[in-house]
Amino acid sequence: MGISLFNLDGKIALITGSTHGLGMAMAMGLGKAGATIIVNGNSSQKKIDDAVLKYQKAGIKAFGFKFNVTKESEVINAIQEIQNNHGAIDILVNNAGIIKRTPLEEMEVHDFKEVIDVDLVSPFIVSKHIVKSMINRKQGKIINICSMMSELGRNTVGAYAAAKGGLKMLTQNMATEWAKHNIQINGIGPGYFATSQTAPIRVEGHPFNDFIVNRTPSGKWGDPNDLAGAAIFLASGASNFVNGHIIYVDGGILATIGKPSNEN
Ligand code: GCO
Repeated sequence: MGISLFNLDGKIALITGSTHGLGMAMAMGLGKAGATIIVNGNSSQKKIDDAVLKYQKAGIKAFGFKFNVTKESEVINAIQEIQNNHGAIDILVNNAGIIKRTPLEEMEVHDFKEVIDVDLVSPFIVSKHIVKSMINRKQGKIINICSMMSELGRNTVGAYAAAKGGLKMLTQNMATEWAKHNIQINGIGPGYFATSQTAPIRVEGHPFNDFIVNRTPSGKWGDPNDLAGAAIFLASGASNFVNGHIIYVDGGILATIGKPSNEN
């Protein structure tokens, strides 16, 4: 079997929110394993075009599609255009997400709903419209990007934790309903990674930065490239009997109660 177990040659992979950050890191991994990458973003066409160039410079076949994952009509049209131009989507990574850090008692309802909309409802919308062709073809891979907050709470990220906790259970229910069609639906739970999303809390000397380094048995923030392996595994034939499982790539955070700050 060897490396063919992880080979993605000929596969079409859509990664939502893949113009930067963890989405791009995972998509680069899938692309280097052979997949054609469908790059998605919703900010600007220039950002998408710049990202496509980065993939192409890495020797990866990539095409950009600008659509808002929370708008069902945009999702339907984009999926149709992707399928017409490039073929059926074999691998879907629901990565697009936002976070708003506000104490719950101060959070506006519209802000809470926006986080739920992007982080929980949109994976449902995109999966619902892609799974139909996976069911017809009796094959497919869906990877939902969860979080430490799928398992743990933290001050000021209540809406995000509710969404990511829900995404873990949505992953398990997708597996329950769709596994019989030879579709594997799993999740990846990143720990604390060095990205634009965590930049505000990763400043040297910031109490949270010191907390995370101490709370993570590996003693450091993750490098986004460390996520590629889990993505390739869950997108490839190596995981054909893995379903409803969240792989935590977290440097050991969930394995431990932590240690006093003065202990090595
Ligand atoms: C935060 C961080 C986390 C990480 C990640 C952890 O404010 O606590 O942004 O939410 O981004 O989700 O898995």
